[in-house]
Amino acid sequence: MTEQAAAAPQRGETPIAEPMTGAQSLIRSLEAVGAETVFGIPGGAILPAYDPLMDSTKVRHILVRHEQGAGHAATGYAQATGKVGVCMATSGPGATNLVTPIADAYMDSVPIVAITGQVASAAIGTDAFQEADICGITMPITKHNYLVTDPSEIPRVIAEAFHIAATGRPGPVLVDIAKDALQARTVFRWPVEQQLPGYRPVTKPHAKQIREAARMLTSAKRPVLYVGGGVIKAGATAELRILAELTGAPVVTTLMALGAFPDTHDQHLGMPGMHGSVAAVTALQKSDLLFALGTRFDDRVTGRLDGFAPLAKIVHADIDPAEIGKNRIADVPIVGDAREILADLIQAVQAEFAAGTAVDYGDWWVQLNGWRKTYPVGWDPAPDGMLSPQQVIERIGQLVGPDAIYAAGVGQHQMWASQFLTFEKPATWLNSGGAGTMGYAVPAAMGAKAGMPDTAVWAIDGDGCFQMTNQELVTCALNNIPIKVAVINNGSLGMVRQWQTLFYDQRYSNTVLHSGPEHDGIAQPAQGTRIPDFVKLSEAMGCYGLRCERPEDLDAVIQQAMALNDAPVVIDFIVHQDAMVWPMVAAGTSNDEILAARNVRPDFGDNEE
Ligand SMILES: Cc1ncc(C[n+]2csc(CCOP(=O)(O)OP(=O)(O)O)c2C)c(N)n1
Ligand SMILES: [Mg+2]
Repeated sequence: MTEQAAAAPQRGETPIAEPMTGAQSLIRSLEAVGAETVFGIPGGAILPAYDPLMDSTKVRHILVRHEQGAGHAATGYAQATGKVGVCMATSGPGATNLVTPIADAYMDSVPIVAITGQVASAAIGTDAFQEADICGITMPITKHNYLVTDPSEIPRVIAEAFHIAATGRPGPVLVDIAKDALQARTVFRWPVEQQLPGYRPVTKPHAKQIREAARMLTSAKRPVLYVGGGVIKAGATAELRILAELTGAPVVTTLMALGAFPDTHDQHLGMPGMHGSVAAVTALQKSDLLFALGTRFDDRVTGRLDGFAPLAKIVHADIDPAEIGKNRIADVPIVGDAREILADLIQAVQAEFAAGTAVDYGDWWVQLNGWRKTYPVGWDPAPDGMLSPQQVIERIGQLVGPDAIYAAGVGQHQMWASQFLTFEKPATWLNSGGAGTMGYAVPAAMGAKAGMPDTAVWAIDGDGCFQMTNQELVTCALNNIPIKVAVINNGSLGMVRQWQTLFYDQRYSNTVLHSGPEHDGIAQPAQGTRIPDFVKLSEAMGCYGLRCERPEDLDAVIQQAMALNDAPVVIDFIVHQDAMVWPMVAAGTSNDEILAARNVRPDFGDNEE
């Protein structure tokens, strides 16, 4: 994420000062920071910018069908490529349609720049047509935002926006530009002098803290490397592996960190959290040292906070000092870039070893291996002749392989994708972890494929999620972005239904979607029809539409989809509705209450009953 941060004056760069409009200056600035792809929709206030955009040979604009799609596409692009994603919208409703993806990117620390048109500066504050105070609205969900009314500021603001988005803890930045500033004459000057005296993210960790952390790691008896998405964002996965193998410590990767450490590596215990593996969750609970790297002790990981990892000392390393001590007091806080931290830690651990320290995690591994063996993540077979959703997802992973990029929606299918796909490499798993935004998958996959055209990109989507943002398949079809979409069609808002099964006495209020199999005696709206019919819907959007209803057809359908590359492909997998996501830690309870399956509480040898 560094190349675009380098918008500040480069040595040897010839200064440019050219007269042009603010709009032209905006496009030139985007070219100068290296923005290659912009997802957006024009409208009145941003219209001046769209005119010079037409002439740019460096910036490709992809016309989406809804601004939410533009925002998630920018996020998917950023996560897949490691560059800053860019989306553009007009004022008022165009801008407010970006609010959900901006909030989503903020929660998941994804670097995007959102550019919005604003009404003319004289009209700001008058309830002018299509006026919305998007800076005010996005204040709490952006890393920073700008309202630009002076065209001469455009180059500096764009350079700063990209720099802020990409550096330190990444995140979304919004640039709102008044229409008259886009229309006015100005001078485009490049390079620019950035004015960010208060913004100096600390990247170099403190040597004393590193030494202390290394000492604790080598002297712990039951350590766990608790790895979050920050490790992927910092490009620190190679260093993570070196540290893990050097010490032999077990590793867990959070939902945002899948791929940071190979799933197939023997030291990997899986994912912690509400639907994490018994081994990963329990390792944290019984640990004497949590070594937290680029992660934020999210409630979906900790469960009830006062019952989380009660015996553990905490080393917490993060780029954002505000995260340290937020949910759990750290015994050793380390502020810095994960890659620099890990590089220094490797040296410090080597120094410990050279001084004669030896690690002793033997008993710990005996316990960990016991939990792994006794409580593997698995599933119950589907009723006869039906597809189980877990099997569909697992088989896609096996046939498509770990080089592909996978994006998920939000719900049961997302959790099964996290559990049953095999992640071996960073930046191959895109999902909405912090916000849990239904509708994320299709546009995020589109953004990823736009940025990585030679990589296979699969969206694993739910039938509910798919109905929120599937229109971006039109964008994909028209722009030669041939993604694959596996709709895990259980005919319901499955994750909500699962909670109704478990906590609301099986009263299924408003979770049946009528798009899949018959539910609870309620027939399809019309005999033999599906509403909507995802195959027909996909064909209407210029995609291939396939359907799979029987286990014996599974491989052939996936292979057929893999072979079709001249248009997007949607597969409607009709799966049984009663599958549930296990293991599970019920919301608000302690991780000690994890259930490996329904009514199956693992025996850790400490059950009081
Ligand atoms: C925008 C949004 N609205 C509502 C929710 C609450 N919610 C979480 S999961 C879910 C069901 C998702 O259904 P589907 O896409 O079919 O996935 P499934 O759980 O069935 O796999 C809902 C409604 C949400 N996360 N996001
Ligand atoms: Mg569903």
